[in-house]
Amino acid sequence: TTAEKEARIWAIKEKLGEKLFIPGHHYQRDEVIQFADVTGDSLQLAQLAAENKKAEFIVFCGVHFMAETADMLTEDNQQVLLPDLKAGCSMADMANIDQTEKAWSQLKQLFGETMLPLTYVNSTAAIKAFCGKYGGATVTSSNAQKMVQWAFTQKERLLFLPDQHLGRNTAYDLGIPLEQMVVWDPIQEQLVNEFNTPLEEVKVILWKGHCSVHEKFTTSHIEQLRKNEPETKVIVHPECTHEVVRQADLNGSTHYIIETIKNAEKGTSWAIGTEMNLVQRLAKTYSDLSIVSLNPTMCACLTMNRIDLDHLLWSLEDLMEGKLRHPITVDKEITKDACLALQRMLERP
Ligand code: CIZ
Ligand code: SF4
Repeated sequence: TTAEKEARIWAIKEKLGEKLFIPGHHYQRDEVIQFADVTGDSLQLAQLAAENKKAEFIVFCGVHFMAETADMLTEDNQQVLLPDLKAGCSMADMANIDQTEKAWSQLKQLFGETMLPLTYVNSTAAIKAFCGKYGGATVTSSNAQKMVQWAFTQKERLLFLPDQHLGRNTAYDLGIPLEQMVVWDPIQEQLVNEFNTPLEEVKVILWKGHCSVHEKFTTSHIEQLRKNEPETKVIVHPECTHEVVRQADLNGSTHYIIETIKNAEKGTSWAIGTEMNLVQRLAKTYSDLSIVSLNPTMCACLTMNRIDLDHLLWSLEDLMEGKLRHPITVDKEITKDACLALQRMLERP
């Protein structure tokens, strides 16, 4: 039964004590998040993993790229485990390293040495290493503005991987007009220059990737809401499309959304455009507010949801028997370069 499984997990946690560290991402299921030693967004979890020197085993309740980052930022004697290897991220999968190397060399023919690569942390370790190698950095949704500003102190223009929406929304907020942004399509292997902008005026090259969860929030959801419930405030994550972000009342990172709801005035109504588990948890925690998902059909991240009570239990029981269920160990060379990109971000909190 569920109660038995939960009891077994509590017992293992008790037995392993500080040797075991369980970080839990905000998009994880309730049944898993109850066991997390810390919860956070991807940036907070990366920082917490880097600070923790005591844990021998880090059982990461999140998705693959987050576990990779935790592995890269921790010591060699600390082992990161991912309870289900299928817990990936469809956005991270939209930029593989071969496509990126190829794009870089083609873009260089157009833009020469004027580009700096930046990658959203929602990307593979190899992409982070690519950015590190070429002087670039990682960004998260909570520091994207700061990192893009920094990037422009380094080079004239930037290649932003792999989320076109976060890249576009961030650059736009910094005053860069849409006309100065182009899109690199890795499938067609070509530049999409919607506004026929002369190349010398291009400031941002956006990789054509997106989050399949956040793209499900649309302007018609907002229009519907404005008509039926004009009092309701709309808050969305910047992984949503530019049109949705523009029409929303507020937009910001996972951390920003949580803080805004936490500080919201009693009795106010909110429609949130982000992952379902987080929205439902906020609705439950802040019951003096009215909180709904901006998309009434609810948008779950299926790969986040792969980590469930059973997978967490299996991972921990195997660990007790000395078996490692899905160790995440990033190649040394990749780690070295990727850490350059991560450090450039972590130095600018
Ligand atoms: O969509 C994601 O994966 C997000 C927002 C991660 C994070 O915590 O920044
Ligand atoms: Fe990836 Fe989107 Fe899921 Fe985040 S919510 S892990 S970006 S697929």
